[in-house]
Amino acid sequence: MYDLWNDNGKCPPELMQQVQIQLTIPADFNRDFVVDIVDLAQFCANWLATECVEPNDCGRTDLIDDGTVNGLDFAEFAKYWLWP
Ligand SMILES: [Ca+2]
Repeated sequence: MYDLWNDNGKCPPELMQQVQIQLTIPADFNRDFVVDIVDLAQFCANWLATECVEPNDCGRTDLIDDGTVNGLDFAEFAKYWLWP
């Protein structure tokens, strides 16, 4: 068994499958993988905005997707503060 292993390249690692995933953080509005003061500034700039219908309306700050940027969104934003 050893000779079979030794004579056939000693079973080098072989890539069997590869997967790519895109990591997004809901409150990371500028997509720099940190939820910080820059994101808070963007959130504040959209504070009390209404008619946030499309996903990119209101700079994606309508985190709970109810069409307005308000305290409920801030509560959601706070969950991610200083993430990671
Ligand atoms: Ca950010």
